[in-house]
Amino acid sequence: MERTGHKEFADEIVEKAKELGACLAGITHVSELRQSPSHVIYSKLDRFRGIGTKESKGIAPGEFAWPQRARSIIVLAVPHPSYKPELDWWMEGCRGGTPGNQMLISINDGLSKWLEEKKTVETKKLPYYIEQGGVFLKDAAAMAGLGCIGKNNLFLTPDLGPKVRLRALFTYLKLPSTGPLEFDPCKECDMPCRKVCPQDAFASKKYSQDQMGLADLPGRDGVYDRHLCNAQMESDVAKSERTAAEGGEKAGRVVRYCRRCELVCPVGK
Ligand code: B12
Ligand code: SF4
Ligand code: SF4
Repeated sequence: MERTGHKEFADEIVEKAKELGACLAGITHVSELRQSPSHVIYSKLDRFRGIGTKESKGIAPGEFAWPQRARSIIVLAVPHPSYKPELDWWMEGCRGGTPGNQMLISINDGLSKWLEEKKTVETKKLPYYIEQGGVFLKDAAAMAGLGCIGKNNLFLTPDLGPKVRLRALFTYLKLPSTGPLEFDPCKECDMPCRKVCPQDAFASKKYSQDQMGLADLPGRDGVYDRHLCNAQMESDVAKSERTAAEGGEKAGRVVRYCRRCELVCPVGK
């Protein structure tokens, strides 16, 4: 079912998401997202079992599964400025893993409740992990017109660059798409993001257009090596510290994952 007056309704949804705490929100169609570069390439890649993946009974690595009735996807972003590094720290016992994810989950909850109760639109809140039914959030955000994929392989917005984190929900009602956006700050940039990596994860071409059958590859031109990046994440876990219990907080491990290719980007500084 498509609702009349839907352009105004889409604008109202974006405004509501911002009122709930998102810095940006946008909408794209699920049928188009199924054809996005990450969703197309995923089954052609080796079966990656690193940080950011989760064992799941239902969905095997290389596959994804969404409800058949899902028609549109609403993507939310919250800022992760360099002066608030703790938003991105993975902490034992924290809902969603990080304080930033916790904020995103609560905005997603609020938006879903408002859509269902006030607007009678059925929704499905999406998990972070692909193996649990999630989507590739950077593709969804680029297609919804919130920004573009940069040469650091991260999603960049005009105002905040890559310093945002993302979350999404499906609607079973088809809504108009808010994207894409003409924006490419990488064209004129000398790519500090690719020089700063401690693992040299952008040093050589890993994927080609011929081999993968598409032009939009990891790192845009196929140079991003997720195994090298994951090795850095593993070493960040090994370096992580246990914090002492303070006030009402429980003691737990805090992991500060590498963000060098993100923080060096001049966009949004
Ligand atoms: C698994 C995972 C990881 C793994 C594997 C990463 C990988 N890219 O393979 C590891 C642990 C290594 C990792 C590292 C990081 N991650 Co991570 N990760 C994820 C997760 C769960 C899935 C990503 C994934 O598997 N992508 C699939 C692979 C196939 O695609 P890809 O390498 O990203 O390349 C695609 C894009 O570049 C795209 N593309 C290229 N050009 C174009 C053009 C257009 C128009 C479009 C639409 C797409 C497109 O196509 C490529 C495929 O061909 C997402 C959350 C989610 N559900 O999306 C977070 C996520 C991508 N990670 C995130 C972050 C921040 C990081 C780190 C900085 C670590 C940190 N401190 O959190 C690093 C950055 C690494 C980098 N430079 O990309 C954020 C990104 C935010 C942003 N602004 O972009 C996400 C979205 C989580 C979140 N909470 O918001 N991650
Ligand atoms: S540092 Fe430059 S090339 Fe890298 S993502 Fe940012 S704008 Fe693009
Ligand atoms: S997150 Fe760190 S290790 Fe991964 S690509 Fe960026 S700079 Fe390299």
